[in-house]
Amino acid sequence: MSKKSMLRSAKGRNDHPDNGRRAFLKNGLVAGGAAALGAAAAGAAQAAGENVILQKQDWRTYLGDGVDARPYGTPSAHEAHVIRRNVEWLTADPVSSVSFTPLHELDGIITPNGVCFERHHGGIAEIDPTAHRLMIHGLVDTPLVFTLEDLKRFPRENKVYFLECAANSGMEWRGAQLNGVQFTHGMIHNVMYTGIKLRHVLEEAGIKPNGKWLLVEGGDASAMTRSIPIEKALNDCMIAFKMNGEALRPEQGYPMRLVVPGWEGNMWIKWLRRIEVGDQPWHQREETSKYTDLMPDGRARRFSWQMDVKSVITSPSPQAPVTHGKGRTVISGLAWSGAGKISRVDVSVDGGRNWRSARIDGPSLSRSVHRFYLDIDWNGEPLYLQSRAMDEYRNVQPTKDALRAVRGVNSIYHNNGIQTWYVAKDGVTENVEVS
Ligand SMILES: Nc1nc2c(c(=O)[nH]1)N[C@H]1C(S)=C(S)[C@@H](COP(=O)(O)O)O[C@H]1N2
Ligand SMILES: [Mo]
Repeated sequence: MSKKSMLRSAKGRNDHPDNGRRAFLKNGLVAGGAAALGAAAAGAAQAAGENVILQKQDWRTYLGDGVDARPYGTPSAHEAHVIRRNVEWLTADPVSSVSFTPLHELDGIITPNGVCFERHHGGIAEIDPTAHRLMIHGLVDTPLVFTLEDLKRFPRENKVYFLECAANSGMEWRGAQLNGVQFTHGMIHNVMYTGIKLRHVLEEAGIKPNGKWLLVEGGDASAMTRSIPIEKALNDCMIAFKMNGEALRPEQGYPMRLVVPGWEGNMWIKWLRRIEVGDQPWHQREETSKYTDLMPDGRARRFSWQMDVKSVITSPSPQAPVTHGKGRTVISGLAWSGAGKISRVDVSVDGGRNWRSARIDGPSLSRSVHRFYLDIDWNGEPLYLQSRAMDEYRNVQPTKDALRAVRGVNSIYHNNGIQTWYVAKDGVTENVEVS
């Protein structure tokens, strides 16, 4: 999809296949919800002359599918637009590319498995778990090879963490670019992992005193490798084999992936097959030519592992415009920090002049996304929506100007600048920059 057609499809929302669904919801609310919605919205719906509540819909006239028709359930056909999407012109080939999470359609904090963004460097490895092994070698007392069954005998834990690609929002460094939160911020997902502490495996092999770094390698065609300092590996890294209760999806590294809480997605090696213990980092491609940050003076910042405090409004946003007119309006978004929990999110409706604290709802977990809401009474005038997150260590999300003042304009990775959405009088929403 070209940038132009993306702009068009974002603006052409009225032609969207789910328009009928929205009309149904709006009209369905007339009888019961008129008072709550306010005179303007209820008046509009009544003027349309709808009486959906009095109609006998087709699906009320025959029996539905039985319990044996859908052994693995999928979303309603009316939700068919809630999918991962990619941006064709971004990369040369989809096997080394990225698909984006449809953040504008999701709520709460958990990303459903089927729409978690994907980033592959050599396509999806389709692994037979019985033919997969994890090897640990190098500066260890006993080199070991594990099956998946072996790993499942170590004590398990369940943790909810976000995974954000360091390149998330990378296209927005120099100014507003992509017209949709799915594309500007969708290189993130947040799931509950079940797995074991990496520490168990390291202790089983026995790290030699000079073992200070790990090289972790994937079993896909790209054999992705990164260096991880031993302190992080022993502290909170996991080898996960389940996400949101079921086996990891092939896209996410089935049958096992490394979980590196709070740190950039590139280090979360999928299809994990090899761990080598060494005394210094390896300086692989993914930590030298890639995933380092070119600074204004031409030097590169390397090993910028931790993801910074960040937030974004997911609705309204260009792919989720306001369709109900003025009155009661829910502003909602996500906030996260690689350092810990989010302590506060402020929202501005006037491009950062005035701020109000949003309400965080749902679990507040360290290095997991937090869901926030600000409920406003929209007067129908244009809005410049922004959100600004603060974490428990008082790190505050910067404006894009503040970020560029320190990092310059050569960077791609680690853009945590404040995002602005412009909501026009008709509710159509666009990506703009106010810094
Ligand atoms: N083996 C392997 N691991 C990998 C990758 C890969 O291409 N191969 N991509 C990395 C990058 S850059 C990111 S951002 C995350 C993406 O994880 P996801 O596909 O679950 O979103 O996986 C990382 N782990
Ligand atoms: Mo990434």
